[in-house]
Amino acid sequence: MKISLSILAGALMLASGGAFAQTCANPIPMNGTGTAGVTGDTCAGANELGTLCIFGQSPSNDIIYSVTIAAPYTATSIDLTNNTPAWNAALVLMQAACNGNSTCPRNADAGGPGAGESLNVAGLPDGSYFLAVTSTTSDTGCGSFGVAVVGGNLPVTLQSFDVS
Ligand SMILES: [Ca+2]
Repeated sequence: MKISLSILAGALMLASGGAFAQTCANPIPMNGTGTAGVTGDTCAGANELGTLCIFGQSPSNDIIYSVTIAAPYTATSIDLTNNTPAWNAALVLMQAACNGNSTCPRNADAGGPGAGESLNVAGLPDGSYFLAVTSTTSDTGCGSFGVAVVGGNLPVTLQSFDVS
């Protein structure tokens, strides 16, 4: 069964072009130091997760990053710069698994349309997390952004993913 699923996943990636690794199965590792940031655009993504944090409706597209927390680390936040004036962005940190039934120890959705967001990552327990760049709850908007690790470093750790 597991082999069949792997073949199916490969076929789906080929069918979709597989050019962008921004999904639960192939998240972008978020690690490193200081202002080393990455950019993205949820308008070019897919609605990976229709539900977030068990109860949150998420009809908007999601760009997925993996975050590995291991002591010691010094990062205090992951900040989003919003480049789309009409977009109400949100950051959601899922624990352990990339799916809608995962609990979310942190999220950031304080700003309105066009505003940036700052996700507090200080004091998290060691473990594997997934960061979704998405829209505010029940919103279908999308936009372009930059995200950067602020205040220090996140651990640079290789990891493997179980997508079964
Ligand atoms: Ca979504």
